[in-house]
Amino acid sequence: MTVKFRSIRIAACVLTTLIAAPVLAGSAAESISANEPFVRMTPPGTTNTGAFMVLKNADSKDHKLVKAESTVAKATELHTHTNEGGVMKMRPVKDIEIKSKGEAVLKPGSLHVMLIGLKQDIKEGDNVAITLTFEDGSSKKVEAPVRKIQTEMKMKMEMKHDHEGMKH
Ligand SMILES: [Cu+2]
Repeated sequence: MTVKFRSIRIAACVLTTLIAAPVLAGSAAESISANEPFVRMTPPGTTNTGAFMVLKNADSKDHKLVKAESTVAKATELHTHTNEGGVMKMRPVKDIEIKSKGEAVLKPGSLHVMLIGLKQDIKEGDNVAITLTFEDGSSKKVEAPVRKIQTEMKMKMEMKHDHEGMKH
């Protein structure tokens, strides 16, 4: 009797492990990768900035980014940009959906993580730690280097000019 009872308990234990493992493997944080993260460098005295990245979802189901947190800012919100009668406006969004096998692109002028009330100056070369939380409660930490965006935009414009010049 005792032996039989014990084997049933072991069988139940194995079964639980088999059921539990795929659930863990399928957590949103494990399925989603944060690629090319960066934080926009701000001029001294600026209290807000944005964090950008490409979130890729390798899972067979959709996931949602529901929260972002960073110790460098007093508050962190998920934002998007909307064009209202030719005026670009930022507004908070409840979540950012990352479709199955798809991606959500967080970039300047579009979706972004808004860092509000910076507690310190953000300068090039710094790394800003951002914790992303998904709809199932799983979370992951991202190290986002600080980058100058204006310089890059200027460089792209100069390259474009060069290219146009070659056509003449
Ligand atoms: Cu914003």
